[in-house]
Amino acid sequence: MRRKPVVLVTGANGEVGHGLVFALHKANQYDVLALDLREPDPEIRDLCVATIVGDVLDKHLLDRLVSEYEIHAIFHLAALLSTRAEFTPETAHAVNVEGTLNLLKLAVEQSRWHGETVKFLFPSSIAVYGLPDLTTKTETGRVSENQWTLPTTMYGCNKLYCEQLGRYYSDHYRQLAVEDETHGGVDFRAIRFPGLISAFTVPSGGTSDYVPEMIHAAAKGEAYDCFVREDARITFMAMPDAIKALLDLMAADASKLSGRVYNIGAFNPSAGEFAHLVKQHFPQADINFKPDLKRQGIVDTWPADVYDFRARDDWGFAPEYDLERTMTEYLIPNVTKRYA
Ligand code: AKB
Repeated sequence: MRRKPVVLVTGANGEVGHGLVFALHKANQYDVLALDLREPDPEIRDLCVATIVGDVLDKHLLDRLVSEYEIHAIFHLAALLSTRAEFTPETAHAVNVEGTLNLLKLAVEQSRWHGETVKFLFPSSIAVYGLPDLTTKTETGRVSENQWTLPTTMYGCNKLYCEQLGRYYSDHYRQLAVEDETHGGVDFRAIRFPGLISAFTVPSGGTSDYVPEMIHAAAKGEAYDCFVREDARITFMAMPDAIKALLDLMAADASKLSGRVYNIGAFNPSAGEFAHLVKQHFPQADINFKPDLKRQGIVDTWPADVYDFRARDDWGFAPEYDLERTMTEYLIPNVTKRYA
């Protein structure tokens, strides 16, 4: 009995999940199986071969997926983001780490059944970095993948450890087994995403949320109290570039990849610079800076910029949206329409 070949997207109802399901449907290479804690929104539900409401911690549910579907790739997006994770660190560890471990095990089992490698795309984060103080952050400027990986949040620790788990399952799993497993097993590939800005969804639970929150508040005509200082600076990216990066990394020839974890970036305005840009388009925008010193403390440990030449060299990463184009061609027209 042939099972349906699919791509599994966990966290399909989330910010990245929404855009990814649309992009996968448009690419029309795989049927999409969506898994989320909540019933996926109608507009993505209709693009999927099936939508499963469930928890990545539910091993029985995952076993059922193995019996019913032939999974050839997994985009594992389900996670608790950095701010939310600080309020429930043990729950965040369970979801972010044990959930990822469950999906890696599912990938190994699937690979054993259909004999092909299962590509495992994993959204890591700039949260894996931990600059010790603002002076060091300023002096360091850009970081490469092997610098300052000393995260100060549970989310950052989770993401860094899951990178290691993915490398283990891809390159060392069952290394002492007697049988020589010929098929590839798991092909884990991770991107350390910057703050992501979507015109269609408003983030929740992230520490980089101040930029998307600011533009959506301005478009709604609502006052916005920004929880970081005007000089707070980290990397950001328009959601279309994040989705494209996931698909490009998935499509990349494994022989061209120099590693399993990649930085990518697009632009890095300070919060004040972004507010100035928002006011150019929404002159009535009421933006106030009222730093939450604890959340600001997290942002101060994240790098102001990253080196992403490995992603550019290995799999052709090239963001299509700089800050100006993100505002004028992606955000303004879409958020204006959304709140018209
Ligand atoms: C967060 O703020 O937690 C995320 C991230 C930068 O990974 N948006």
